Amino acid sequence: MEDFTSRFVEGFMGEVIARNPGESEFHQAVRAVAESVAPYIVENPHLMDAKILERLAEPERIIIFRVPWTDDRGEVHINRGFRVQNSSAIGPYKGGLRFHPSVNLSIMKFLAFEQTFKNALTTLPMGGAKGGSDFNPRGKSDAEVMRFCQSFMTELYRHIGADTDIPAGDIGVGGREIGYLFGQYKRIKDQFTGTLTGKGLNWGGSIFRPEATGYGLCYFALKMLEGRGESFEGKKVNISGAGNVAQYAAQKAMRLGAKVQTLSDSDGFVFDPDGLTEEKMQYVFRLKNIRRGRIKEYVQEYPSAQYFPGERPWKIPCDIALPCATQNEIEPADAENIVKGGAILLAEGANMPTTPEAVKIILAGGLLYAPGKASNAGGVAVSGLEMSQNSMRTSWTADEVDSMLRRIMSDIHASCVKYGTLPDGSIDYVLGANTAGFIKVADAMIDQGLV
Ligand code: NDP
Ligand code: 2IT
Repeated sequence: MEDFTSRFVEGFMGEVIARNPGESEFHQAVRAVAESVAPYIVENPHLMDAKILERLAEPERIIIFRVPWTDDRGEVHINRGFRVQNSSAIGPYKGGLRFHPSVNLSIMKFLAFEQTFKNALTTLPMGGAKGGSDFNPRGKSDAEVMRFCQSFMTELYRHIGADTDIPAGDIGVGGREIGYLFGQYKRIKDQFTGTLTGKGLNWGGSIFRPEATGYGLCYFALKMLEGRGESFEGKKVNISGAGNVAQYAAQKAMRLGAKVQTLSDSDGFVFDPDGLTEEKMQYVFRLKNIRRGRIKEYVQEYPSAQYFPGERPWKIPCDIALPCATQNEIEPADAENIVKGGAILLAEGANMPTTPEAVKIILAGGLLYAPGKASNAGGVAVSGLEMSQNSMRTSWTADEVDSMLRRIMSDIHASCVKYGTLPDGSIDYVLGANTAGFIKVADAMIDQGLV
């Protein structure tokens, strides 16, 4: 980076860090975007004068609230609820809700910041937001989860709406939670609107929303592979996580001809040297989504697989790595293992799963690398399609939604190529995704004046 550009980044980051002390995930996400877009800002001084990047790093609104609830024994618990409304420049705020004990302001702000650029890449008119709570759904009964969701929505409802802010799922928030949240929203507002996405199919949900993030990830990865004359056929794929994104990434990769070798959770990972099959996937869906069990149970059902407690899947050699669990789950030692194992591609299903140092190792190893805001945008894209169907009071078929998802992932790939192709012809997907997302949001902000 040229001298002036790098001074701009360091000056900007100095202020971000001083204004948001201790928020390391937020700093990390902002720095990655700032480093990509600084040359563009320096070439376009009107964006610098209008302090577009500075404004984007200050959420339009942050709501923090108390969430009291009682467990099945009648004991009272207090959790903290969040909604970070980062940007409404190109559409109403849009983004998921995360229920996980690690949730804090830094994590909410990094996710809302990322969502702003991701949503811009989808080609659909959606601003960026994120929310959630430090509530831990693990081990809770359905009745406890329902009471928590009702209490959470009893405050959140005043800040959301079909034209204002449309939440959806993320870690710890799936179809069950969206149902309870929607029920309470409808009860308070007495309105059946498309205010949440990820709804059930028979009450306003879109077909393929559950599949969308994982399928979209594979469609995006396939585009990257095709650029090198490759495909998923016969490739060994390692996936982390065993939740919504991981499950459907595994199913699609397998259907595209890959051998999916691993799944994981925060307790450890399973390695199946024979690869997943349709039948094994049905077992995983039942285990995780109905019984809400742990991934280690897989080896009781399929004894040729091995369970590695307390470890991550990256030490098993693979051709394609798809991290689908959480932020900063690939650290430098994991990245070195991925490179040593001969991988050719890493595409992020999770948000910011690869630490900045690990990204450097992956790129130095010659891998194709896609940041989550490009490769996992299929989920929010189909959320956007759910919003359209709700507004039109219609529902599209599986084929219609799947072909729109494929087209959107292909368009996102084309944006990355347009803004990320380097002089040597290689594609810098981080540069491409950040620049394309930034330009769309920045132009809208300039058009709308200083707000
Ligand atoms: P789920 O709650 O369905 O699954 C999360 C999975 O990740 C679980 O297997 C969980 O294991 C594991 N995990 C969570 N936290 C940790 C941790 N700290 N360390 C290790 N493993 C962990 O969530 P999703 O599949 O929806 O989300 C996964 C990732 O994808 C997140 O980064 C999310 O932001 C991102 N994403 C999700 C989208 C969606 O549509 N759902 C869209 C785009 C991105 P355990 O059970 O042990 O907690
Ligand atoms: O990180 C994400 O893009 C999501 N959790 C999905 C958000 C959405 O509104 O569907």
